[in-house]
Amino acid sequence: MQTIIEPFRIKSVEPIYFNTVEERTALLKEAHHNLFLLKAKDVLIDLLTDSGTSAMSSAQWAGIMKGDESYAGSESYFHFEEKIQTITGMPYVIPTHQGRAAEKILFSILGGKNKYVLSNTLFDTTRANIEYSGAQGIDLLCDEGKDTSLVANFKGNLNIQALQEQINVLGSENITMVVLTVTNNSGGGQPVSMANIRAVRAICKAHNILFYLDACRFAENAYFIKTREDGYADKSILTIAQEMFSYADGCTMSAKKDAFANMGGFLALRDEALTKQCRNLLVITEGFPTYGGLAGRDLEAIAIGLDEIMEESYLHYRIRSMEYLCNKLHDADVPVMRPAGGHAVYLDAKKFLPHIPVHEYPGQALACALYLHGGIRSVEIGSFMFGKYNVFGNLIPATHELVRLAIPRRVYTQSHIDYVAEVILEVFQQKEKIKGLQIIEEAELLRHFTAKLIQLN
Ligand code: PLI
Repeated sequence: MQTIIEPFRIKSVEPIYFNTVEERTALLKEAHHNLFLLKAKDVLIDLLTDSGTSAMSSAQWAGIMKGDESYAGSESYFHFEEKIQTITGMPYVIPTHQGRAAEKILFSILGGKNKYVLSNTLFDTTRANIEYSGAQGIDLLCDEGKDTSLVANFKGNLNIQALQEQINVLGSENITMVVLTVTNNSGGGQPVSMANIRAVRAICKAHNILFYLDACRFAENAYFIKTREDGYADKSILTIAQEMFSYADGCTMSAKKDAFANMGGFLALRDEALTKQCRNLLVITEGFPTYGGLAGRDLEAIAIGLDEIMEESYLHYRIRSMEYLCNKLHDADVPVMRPAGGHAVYLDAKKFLPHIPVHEYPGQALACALYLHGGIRSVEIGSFMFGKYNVFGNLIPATHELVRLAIPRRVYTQSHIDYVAEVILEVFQQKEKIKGLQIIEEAELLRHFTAKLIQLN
């Protein structure tokens, strides 16, 4: 088989600054063992997130120059609106400065005390916005998704039986909505099948419950459906995406993922009355309805990016790149989540560092070790990010202790990825030397962004 090459040429480059292990040791200490607190220039390979970190195309940069910056009725808005309407089939489109702003607007209106939002897995900002409104988020991931080493096609699926049971227990009138996150970011970037989307839709319809998609990575999800689900091999990504959205009442989307944009997001809806309420909030928190939280040039870049993301040569290369890194690690016995996700490879820190108990945050300890050893920045998705405390102040751990290596779109080449694999293998060979961490300062919500930690001896 021929090598699958990057389906682009590079026209503009950014330098990477090299530093030493000694320098990184001091930098990590200064950053209180929290990689969010590092300066980006001190990172060699930045796999913290695939959000807002994509390389834009020459067509997108040209769009940036064309952006119409009119306060009201910008041409760029209509381009943006038309593209989203075509993909989602939803008539009402609300631009926001990023995904969480769309979530904030939606849950300010639909959330509130004694309400519930059910999901395959809520992303952390979504959960935070739900909880901030007084409502509660409940994850109902399928059993296959909970086993990090099990190879299955659609590990992002929602557990349909659990959904039915929760509806019976909570009462449909108390359930604000069901949200399917596609792909399931916090659950390993694993896809959701069309059959699962359809089944969720049927249950929601039967119980008169709203059904939304968190659509940040809809194109990667559509590619998985095309390549793994019967009946979709000959369909275009656009057709598959249109079918996915056709079952939903609305969606939130961060355009910083599957739209190749450095900033942006939107809320798309079918309900006119709810749209009016959302736009009222938009005007006081984000901006006028035809720009929301964005400049005209951002709207233009997103509209173009939404087309580019659905190109099959791109998606083929994208998904294959994840498999390449995942397989290299798996072949060397490194515990990785399998199969590879759509935007990231996830290390299973509990298995990687069995000598570190969960209350000493093995995921965060591993992420710090990758930075120290090779200047790679990753992110912990485990008890540091999602852990809570019980009434006695003891940690209630997250389901998994993962380290996510999120790959920015169109940014790194195969040799960068080979280097990442080498660093991980070297760290794996010396894993016993890695020590646990203790949190010494933390915020109430989304603590992982700012918390300070110390290394235990
Ligand atoms: O970062 P925002 O506010 O544009 O989007 C929030 C958001 C919502 N849903 C999902 C599934 C996400 O992955 C997401 C943001 N993800 C980030 C920042 C990430 O690093 O994965």
